[in-house]
Parts: sequence; structure tokens; C-alpha cells
Amino acid sequence: MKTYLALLSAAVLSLSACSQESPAPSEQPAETAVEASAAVETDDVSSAPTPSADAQDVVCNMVVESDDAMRFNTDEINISKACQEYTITLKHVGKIPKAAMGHNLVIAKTEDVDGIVKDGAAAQIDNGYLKVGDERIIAATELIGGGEETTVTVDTSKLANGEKYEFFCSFPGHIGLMRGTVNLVD
Ligand SMILES: [Cu+2]
Repeated sequence: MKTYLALLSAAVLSLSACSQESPAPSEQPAETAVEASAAVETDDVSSAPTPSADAQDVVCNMVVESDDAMRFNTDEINISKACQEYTITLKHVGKIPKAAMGHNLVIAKTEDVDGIVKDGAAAQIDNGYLKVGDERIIAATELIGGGEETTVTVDTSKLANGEKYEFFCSFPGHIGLMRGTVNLVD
């Protein structure tokens, strides 16, 4: 770039030298062009990639919808390893109240899902159908009904490479339709 600028400057100088008879205003556009090039080079340097700049490009949140048909609107959640925290907003776009069609979004290892759901059913609705203090749960939203929404933040340091994770709803009977995979991605 500097070589290019040097050449360009040389060209402008030689142009000026050879065109003494030309009216002065004709030199203006050429000089403006050089200044514009220099400005572009400065921008390039200031926007050079850094780790923090890359991290800002990563999306660390997602909205998941649930409905009166006992469905999530996605069957996978992809969490980037670059996210220290990942925020999931669960929306219930249906109309049926929590007591009859409540949904939550729970994340756990696949091997722990059945146990969490079983203990959750026994925990009753007041506890959001999750056993209090269940350490198998990596993250869980509260239980919501139609028209409501809630948010949970996932601490991604709790997710390990090579491990299988799922998200699901622990409302009794919902696991059959309301579960999907959680993938840790680059
Ligand atoms: Cu549900």
C-alpha cells in the first residue's frame, strides 16, 4: 500500500512537473484521490482483526418459541464456544394457562434427562416441575403459560466438548414432543 501511495505521489508530482501550462485546478482532483487512498489505509489498520473483535461477531443469544400444540419451534440450539454466556429467551406463543400447558426450557446432559423429568413431575407445578437443587440441571427457565416469556442465561463453561446435551420441557407428558439437541459449535 505504501509503495502504491509512493508511486501515486510520484505520478502526481511528475504530472504537475510536466503540466506547467495546465490550469492549477486540474491538480486538485489528483491530490484529493491520494488523500482518499491514505484515509482508506488508515481505516484498514484500525479495523485489523483482534480476538475481541471476532467475539463481538458471535451471536450469544436465541429466542425459542413454544405453543399450545406442545412444540418448540426448533429442534436444536447451537451454542458457540466463543460465548462465555448464552442467553435463551423462551416465548409461549399460545393461549393456554400454565397449569394446563405450561412450558419451560431445561438444558442437561442427555443421560440425565429422564431422571430430571421423573423427579420434576414429583416436584409439582409450584417448583416449575423441577426438583429443587437438582445439580444435573445445567440451565432452566421458569415455567410459563400462554402469552408469557422468560429468559435464562447458560454458563457455557458447564458445557464440555464431546458430551451430549439436550433441551426439553419438564412439564409432565411434554418430553415426548418437546426436546431437542444442544450443540457446542465453533
Ligand atoms: Cu411444555
